[in-house]
Amino acid sequence: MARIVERKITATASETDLHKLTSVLCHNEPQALAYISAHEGRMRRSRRFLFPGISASAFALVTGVFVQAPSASTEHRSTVKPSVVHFEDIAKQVGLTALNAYGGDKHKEFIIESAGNGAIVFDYDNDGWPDIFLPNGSRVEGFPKGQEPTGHLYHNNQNGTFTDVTAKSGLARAGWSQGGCVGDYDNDGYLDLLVTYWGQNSLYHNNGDGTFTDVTEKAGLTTAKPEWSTGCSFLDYDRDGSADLFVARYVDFRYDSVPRPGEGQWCKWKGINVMCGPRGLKMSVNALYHNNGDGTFADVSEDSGIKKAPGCYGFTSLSSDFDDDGWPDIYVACDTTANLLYHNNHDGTFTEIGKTAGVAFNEEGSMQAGMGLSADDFAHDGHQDIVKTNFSDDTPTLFLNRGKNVFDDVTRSAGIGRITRWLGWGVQFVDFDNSGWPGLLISNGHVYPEVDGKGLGTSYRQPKVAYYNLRDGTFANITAQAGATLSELHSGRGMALGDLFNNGREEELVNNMNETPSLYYNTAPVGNFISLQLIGVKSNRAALGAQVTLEQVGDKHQKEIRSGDGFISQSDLRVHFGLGKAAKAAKVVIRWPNGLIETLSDLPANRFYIVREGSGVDPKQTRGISPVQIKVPVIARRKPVEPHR
Ligand SMILES: [Ca+2]
Ligand SMILES: [Ca+2]
Ligand SMILES: [Ca+2]
Ligand SMILES: [Ca+2]
Repeated sequence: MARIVERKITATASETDLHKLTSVLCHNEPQALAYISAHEGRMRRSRRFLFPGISASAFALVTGVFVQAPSASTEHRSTVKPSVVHFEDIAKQVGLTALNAYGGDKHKEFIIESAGNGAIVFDYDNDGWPDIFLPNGSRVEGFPKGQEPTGHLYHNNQNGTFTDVTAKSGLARAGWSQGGCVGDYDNDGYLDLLVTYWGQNSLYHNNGDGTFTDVTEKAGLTTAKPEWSTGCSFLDYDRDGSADLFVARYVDFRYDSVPRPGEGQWCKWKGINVMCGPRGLKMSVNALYHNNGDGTFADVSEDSGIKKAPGCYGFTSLSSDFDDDGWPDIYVACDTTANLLYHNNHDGTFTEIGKTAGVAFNEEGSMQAGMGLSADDFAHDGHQDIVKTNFSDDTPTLFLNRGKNVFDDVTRSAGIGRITRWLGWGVQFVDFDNSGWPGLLISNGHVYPEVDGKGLGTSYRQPKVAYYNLRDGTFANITAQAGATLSELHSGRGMALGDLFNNGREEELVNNMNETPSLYYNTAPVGNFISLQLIGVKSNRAALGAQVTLEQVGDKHQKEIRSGDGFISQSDLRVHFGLGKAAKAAKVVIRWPNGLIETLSDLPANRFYIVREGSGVDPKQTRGISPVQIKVPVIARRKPVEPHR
């Protein structure tokens, strides 16, 4: 294993490179970038010099650590053909109609105008039907009093429609909100909501009656100065049964603290004057809050080691027990800085191991501009793999988790490294057809509206990209066959996943910048499935951090319940397994956050189960497929939606 770790280091860059980079990065970014630029060729070459012609799987074999490795070689070419997948955007017909307002649509003067919003799917009223919250933004020039945009809470009507219930919910707050995440921080059985902001975040306590109360100050989450918080994750890092909170932060930004477009070396892009940053701007610092168990949190960013990590322009956070040692770790997608992997030391502290684990940079040792994240066991080897979206002129990144904190960048061999035109944000591992093998859906959009009409081969509004999992470690790009709606142009941002209509299909909700949202619904036939909602008793009530493994005729697929993914978004907390043609789930092994192992057997397919920690499935609450029919009218291809100005 030592040799594998050693290989990971050399595969990304030499130790000397890494040391020099990390030592200068926090203090002098231009110098770090100059270093990369000067040594890029050597850093890229280092991998080939060290291991000429040795594939990842062969290397694992010679070192005696065989991991079934995805391979793109022709002899292993999958015989699996993608199923028919056909998406329609049904957001408007189901009632998701509020406009997003986020910065300028033709020009962006400041970096705050470029990030955009996440999307949140959670069942706030415990009726078994996932509801939706869509954070909203603002404009530099502001809005007349009373006309400020706010986030929107949509109640699921259980009949294929949603009702905007923002006004009575207590969630109508204006300002530059970003994304959010959910967890039940007070273990009262109702999911609470954290909405991140440039300014002060809002922790909303769910009152259980359809209303929320902003308890940020009472809970001790107010910061000394305004911060630009982006992603967040509730996680019980010390396994005391109360969900703690991690917050990713981006740039230390004020309007008067940054240069204007064209005013510096980081304020031009391909010859165009554009908003400045993040390069050249001061980084913000990620934060960790410990849940005191009495409705309050303590800032433990310092004592837990979170602040010791190298600087990062943080976007999405992703909590997962990546090394399967029973304790949740945290990965952060960082923009134009090395991504961070905080490994949980089991004693309330974390050590940042992104570089040795192989997830700080891409395979070539290049720094990327990380935006969105999702995790799933796409290779069915019992570990949570990571997909990350990045800037344009780059690919998304797929990290195969080989266990014990060793990851391989398999982007190219997996077949998702061919498209470099788009700038990625929201991303989810999605099992489009319930085959049991998650594919990928990616939302895109450029940060600079100014790229339009400049002949740069890219555009401000961009299409989605969908990849089908061929079950041999490779993916097929099915975008062109999966419905024309995927090619409609939007400035897509956060993406959340959930079976909104309880019919066994998972929808993808995308918050579009300065437009109404999109809801992608697959109208093609799908296979069987099971859905599990876990209720923690000794563990945190929302069971965040639970690992659920489906074992089916010699095959294993591990999932985790997590708060925060996509791009600064929150997906349905229920665990959804595609079963293909199987009529039952033979064995489901649950590892609860507090360590209890519980095994369920022979669960009939196409049911929604509720599992209480220590007492198995609650048979009284098992439900079948809902009778809701989503009617997708056959209509002429819609014109692209007129952007909101
Ligand atoms: Ca609901
Ligand atoms: Ca609660
Ligand atoms: Ca805790
Ligand atoms: Ca761990």
